[in-house]
Amino acid sequence: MESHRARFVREEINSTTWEVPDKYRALKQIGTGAYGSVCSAFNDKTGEKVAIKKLHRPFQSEIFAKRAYRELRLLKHMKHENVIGLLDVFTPARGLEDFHDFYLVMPYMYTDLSKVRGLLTEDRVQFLVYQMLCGLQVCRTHRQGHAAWAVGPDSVPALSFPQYIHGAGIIHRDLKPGNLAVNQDCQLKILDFGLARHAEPEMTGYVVTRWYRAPEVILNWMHYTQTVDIWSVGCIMAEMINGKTLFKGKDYMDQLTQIMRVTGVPGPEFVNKLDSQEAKSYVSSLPHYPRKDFSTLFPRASPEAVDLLEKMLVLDAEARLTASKALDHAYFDGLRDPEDCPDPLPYDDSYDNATLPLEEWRRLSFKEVKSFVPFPRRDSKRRNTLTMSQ
Ligand code: N61
Repeated sequence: MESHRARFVREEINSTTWEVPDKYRALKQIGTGAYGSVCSAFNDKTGEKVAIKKLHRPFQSEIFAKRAYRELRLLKHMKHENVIGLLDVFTPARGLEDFHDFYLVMPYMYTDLSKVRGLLTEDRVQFLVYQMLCGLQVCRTHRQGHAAWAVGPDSVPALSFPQYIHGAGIIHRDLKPGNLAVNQDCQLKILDFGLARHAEPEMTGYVVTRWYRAPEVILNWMHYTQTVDIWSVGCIMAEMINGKTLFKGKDYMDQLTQIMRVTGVPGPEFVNKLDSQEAKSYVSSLPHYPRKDFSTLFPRASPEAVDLLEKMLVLDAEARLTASKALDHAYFDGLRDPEDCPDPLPYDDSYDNATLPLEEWRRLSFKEVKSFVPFPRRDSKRRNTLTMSQ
C-alpha cells in the first residue's frame, strides 16, 4: 500500500531515539516529562519552524495508550487558529506489526503567556482574552466529570481525579498562562503541554498547577462543566490586568480561602448544589464573607473589563458565563467578528470513555496516523497590528 515512504533518519536526543523523515532538520529538545518530549525542528520543504512531540512509550500500558490516542484524536480534530492543531503526524513503522511510536508535528510557538512579563495594555488584554474565548468556543463542551469529595484525616480535601462521563466536546481543565502560546503579533493558541503527571505532588503546595483551577475542580465539589475553563480565563485576565497572580494559594485550603475572600462565602442555595455531605458541611461552616468590590480589586480596568471579570469569577459554576456568552459581552464590542468563531465541528468522543485492550488502542492509533490529511493553512488575516512588545 505504501508508495512514497519518506526517508527516515535516526538520531539520539537526550537518550531518546528520534526517527523522523529527513525533511525535519536541526532537532533540539525544548521540553520533556514523564509522558514524552518535544523538539523544535525546521521543515526543509517549507522552511517553517515546527514543534515535534514524541510520546514516551505510548503503548506501554492501556492508560498510556488511551492518553496517546486521545491526544492524537484531539489534535487531528482541531482546525481553528486559536487552538493548536496538527501539521503532520508520522511513524517510522512500516505496518501495524512494528508500530510502537508516533510523532505529532505542530506549528512552533515562540513563547507562552507565563513568560510575558510586565503589565499588558488594555487592547492587548482584550485581544488575548477574546482569542482564548474563541478557542474555547470551538472546544465547546458538554462533557462532565464525576467528582467525589474526599476529606483526608487532617481535614484537607484529598484529590481524587474524576472519571469522565460525557457528551460531545472538550474541556481543557488546565488552562493557565503556560498553556497559552503566543506569538510576537499577539496571536494566541490554546494548547496543553501535559508532559508531566498531574498527580499529587504537582497539585500540592505553592504550585502554578492549581492557581488557575476552578474551585469545583481542585476540591472535587461536583460534576463539572465547560465553565471550569471560564474560571481559568477570569484568573488569567485578572493577572494580565494587575500584573500578579490573583489566587496564589500555598495549599488547597489557602487557595480556597483566597478565592472566597474575593467571591464571598456562598449561601445555602449554592451549598445545596454540592454533591457530597462533607463538602456541604465544610462550606456551611465557613464564616460569612461578602463579595469584594471588583472595581477596587482591579483599579486599572475599564468598567466593561470589571463587569466581565465579575461574571467569570463566580463561585457557582452554573452562574458563570459560558464562552459564547462571554464573547457577547460589551467588553469585546469593536473586536467581535462571527468569522472568528465558526460553529464547532462535531467531535466523536465515544472512545474517551472506553476501556479497551492495549492492542486495540494500538490498532486505532495506527489507523488515525495513517488517515491523517493535512489541513490547508489559512493565512492569519487582519489585526496583525498588535505586538506583544510595547
Ligand atoms: O497541546 C497539546 N495537546 C493537546 C491540546 C489539547 C487541546 C487544547 C485541544 C484541549 N489537548 N491536548 C492533549 N500538545 C502539545 C503541546 C505543546 C507542544 C507539543 C504538544 O509543544 C510545543 C508546541 C508548539 N510550539 C512549541 C512547543
